[in-house]
Amino acid sequence: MTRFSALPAALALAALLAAAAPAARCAAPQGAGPRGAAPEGASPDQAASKSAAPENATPKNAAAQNAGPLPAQADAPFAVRRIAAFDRPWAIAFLPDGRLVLTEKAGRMFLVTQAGAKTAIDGVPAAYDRGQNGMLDVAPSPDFARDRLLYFTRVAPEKGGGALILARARLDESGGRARLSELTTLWRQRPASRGGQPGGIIAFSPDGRHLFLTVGDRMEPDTAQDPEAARGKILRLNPDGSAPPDNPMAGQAGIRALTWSTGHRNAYGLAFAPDGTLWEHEMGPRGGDELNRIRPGGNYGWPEVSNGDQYSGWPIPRHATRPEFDAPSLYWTPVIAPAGLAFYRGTAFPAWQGSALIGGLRAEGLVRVAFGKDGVPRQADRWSLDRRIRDVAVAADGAVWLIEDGSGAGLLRLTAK
Ligand SMILES: [Ca+2]
Repeated sequence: MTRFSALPAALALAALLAAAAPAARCAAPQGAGPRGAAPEGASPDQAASKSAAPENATPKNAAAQNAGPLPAQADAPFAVRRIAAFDRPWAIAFLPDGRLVLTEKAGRMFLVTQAGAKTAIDGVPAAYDRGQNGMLDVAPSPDFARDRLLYFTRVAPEKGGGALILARARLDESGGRARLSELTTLWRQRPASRGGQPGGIIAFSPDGRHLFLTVGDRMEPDTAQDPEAARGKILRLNPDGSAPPDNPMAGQAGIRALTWSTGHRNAYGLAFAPDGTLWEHEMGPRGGDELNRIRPGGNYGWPEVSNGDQYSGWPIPRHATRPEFDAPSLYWTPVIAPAGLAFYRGTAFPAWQGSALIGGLRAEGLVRVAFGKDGVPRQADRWSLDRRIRDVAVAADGAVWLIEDGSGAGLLRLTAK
């Protein structure tokens, strides 16, 4: 559905609002398709149970950097090695033993050693592999070494399309084989949709007591502002899928009890910073990719406001016009199509300590965001890899691992030059 479609009054208002925010107009078309059908580009990680969390430290509408026009650097401080190839991989996550778990969108999961040896995991449930839908994210239990549990998301086939499902299963290994057992559905989206933008990114709080999950708008933008709709939200659950009693709308019915924040479009990045702040990135439409500091009960504005426009070019009111919504801390116009978010902790790249690493589908590279002493993020680096990057993870030795997007896509290891 197109907002402002044929309504002259709304049209005039939109034009006025656009004129009031000329700096945020996007310079070049970045993709085709209706609003919601992002040219897409699409990941994982973990906080803060201390109530004096830093999420309230920055004014809601502080002026944010537009990092979109910043060019890629010529020289990268890393060497890139291609370790293995996969068919449309979607997410990677490290296990405590140093191996990776990797998902493929068609509905497969693998264990992968750092030398590139793959073991297919049996017993993976079916995925609705269509458009941006399919097998999505995976995250080991915070206590994986003891419980061997994997949490994962997929859009599962259902009448009317597919529904986002958060599931958990135990990874059993013996005789060189691996399989999932004790498969449990922890949360199921209702209703199903045919459309894309599922979200599906999992992040555990640093204390391991809560699981955060992004839920995309499924190409139904208005649902992101509907408190009853399991769309356009970040959810916070207990690891067994139940509703924590200290959620912002705890005790209320349906999706409200699980809702941590709302007004999101399509989040393919969610991770806790070393200081316990939860950060999310999401794709804008034509312009306006966002990096958001997530606070409980926050409303991030989609689709009422955006720093991008509709794919048709039709303007959407800017964040600055509606201070009641949480504005992004950093945004990109033109877009990078962010996918995957990991905070760097390690010794291999000392200058990156505490930085956010973000894959770029459209940017075809890696973006590093650094945080000032005031906690405000600024893009520090952008390196072109000439490949659509789907997910990012940091190994225990400080090497950075990426997956490319698409068929024959590489699993890449980045080490210091
Ligand atoms: Ca927003």
